Amino acid sequence: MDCLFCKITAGEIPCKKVYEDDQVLAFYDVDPQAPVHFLVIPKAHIASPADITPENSAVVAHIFAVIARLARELGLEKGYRVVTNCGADGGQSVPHLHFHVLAGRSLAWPPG
Ligand code: DGP
Repeated sequence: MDCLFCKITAGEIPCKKVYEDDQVLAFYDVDPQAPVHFLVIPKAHIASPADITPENSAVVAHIFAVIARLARELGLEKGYRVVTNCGADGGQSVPHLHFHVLAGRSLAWPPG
């Protein structure tokens, strides 16, 4: 499959890894939007949030548990934001499910 994040998962494209286990990979975003900005992705290909189903959704709960653990380990006690973009209007540019974790500055709400 010609998927950028599948290639990162496979080690074919390098990344600055934050965390990895058998189900997920976390790595720093190449275009950071905050002092701390990493992505957490399922290793199994899911194209977007619109493709989450009862059969594949367990990994999403795992991702949020991983994010909570990484936030503790990285000292993000002042808070952080988790964002997943879906489709063209949602601003999704890479068609492999990913959760942005942004921290290290006060984040505006609502987003533009
Ligand atoms: P989104 O626009 O929500 O689909 O976010 C995709 C993010 O992926 C974007 O913030 C930039 C990041 N990104 C794209 N290509 C690469 C890459 O090759 N390596 C890394 N580390 N991040 C990438």
